[in-house]
Amino acid sequence: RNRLSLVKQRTFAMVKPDAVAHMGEILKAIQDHGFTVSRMKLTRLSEEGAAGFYEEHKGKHFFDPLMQFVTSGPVLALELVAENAVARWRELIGPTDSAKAREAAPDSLRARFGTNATLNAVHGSDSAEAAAREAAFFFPDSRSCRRPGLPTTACF
Ligand code: RTP
Ligand code: MG
Repeated sequence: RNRLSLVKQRTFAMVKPDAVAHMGEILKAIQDHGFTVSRMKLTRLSEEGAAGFYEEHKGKHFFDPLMQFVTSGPVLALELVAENAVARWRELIGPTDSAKAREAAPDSLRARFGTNATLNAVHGSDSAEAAAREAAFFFPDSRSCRRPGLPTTACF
């Protein structure tokens, strides 16, 4: 492996309201797959917060059900650190639609804990840029700091 492949990356993950009851199993999978949890917060999204977080989907046919869903209960927001974290977390969560995930990726988190295309248990950033924006959305007050072997992230 070259030097670049060893560089740690961060991603933003969220356990959605339908899967918060399974947070223990999801944290176990996160740990077993070699991610470090660098920030974590159990919180609730307001209507304004949800609309801001999912701004890119405004106007899409699933936007209103998505707003209803993500404001229906608490969410667990997480910043995860690993080599290639964005792609590896997307791989672990599986396809967007939990029903399809049960066919294509039965061990994925969406297959295990989600229901359908809307109620799909977990979120994962789709790029490093989205990860930075989404982490800043949920963890705006964190001071950044550098730690050996990890990307710039929050100080505890
Ligand atoms: P996410 O952003 O939550 O990780 O999911 P994703 O990239 O796989 O899917 P995206 O296209 O970004 O959609 C965001 C969330 O909207 C809901 N959705 N419902 N009913 C539908 O056809 C539909 N499509 C998307 C899901 O909750 C999805 O995670
Ligand atoms: Mg997305």
